Amino acid sequence: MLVVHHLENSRSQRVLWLLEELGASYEVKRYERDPKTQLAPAALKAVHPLGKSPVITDGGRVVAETGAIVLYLLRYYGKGQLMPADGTEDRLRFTYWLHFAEGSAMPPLVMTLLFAEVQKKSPALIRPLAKMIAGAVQTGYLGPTITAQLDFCEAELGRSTWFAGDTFSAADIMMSFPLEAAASRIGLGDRPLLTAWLARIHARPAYQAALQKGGPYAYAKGDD
Ligand SMILES: N[C@@H](CCC(=O)N[C@@H](CS)C(=O)NCC(=O)O)C(=O)O
Repeated sequence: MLVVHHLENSRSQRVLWLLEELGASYEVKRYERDPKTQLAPAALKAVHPLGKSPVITDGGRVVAETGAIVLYLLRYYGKGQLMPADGTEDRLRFTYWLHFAEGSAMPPLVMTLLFAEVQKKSPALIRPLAKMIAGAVQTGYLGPTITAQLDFCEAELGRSTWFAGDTFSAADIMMSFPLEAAASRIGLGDRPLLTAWLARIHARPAYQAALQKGGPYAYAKGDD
């Protein structure tokens, strides 16, 4: 039996959504974050040494890392769905966005969150210094990087309805988490195509079904 080890409010929501889109049968094992640290519980380390979510188990196999899980599920459960045909221009875009989501979009968003935490949690005596450093990194690097990425995403959605062409694909599922995180933490600004894309993904029946399966998911509110 395919099992999704799902951490509340996390990237693994995408795996549930993909499985709902594919109509696959699976089991969900839910894990809760430590309310203080927001870290995953130690029980996840029994599944995979890094103890992160998502991770899936399928028979004797353990697969971690969202992009790898998505490709695995498309290969074994996809029957050719949600991925443009090999050798097409759309397939190239699909591969690009699948990797962009975790490789390029998530790092500056996670760093923004971490620098905000550093400011909040640093001792009062050095807080002004921590604020100054965090502010400089945000204005000089993280902010402009996120802005450029959001502008690029907006422009790409001007080329086609979905990220990998005019057909919805698993690349859109991969892009959901960074764009939902950006919408809820920073806002999408005046980017109507991204805002409409977010509303479209949230309206999909499989997205809604996955929310029922996964439990708490703060990012689903997004900007729409
Ligand atoms: N790039 C990895 C990131 C995995 C990751 O950091 N997952 C977060 C959930 S969004 C997690 O497990 N956080 C809890 C922790 O680090 O203890 C992936 O996409 O699978």
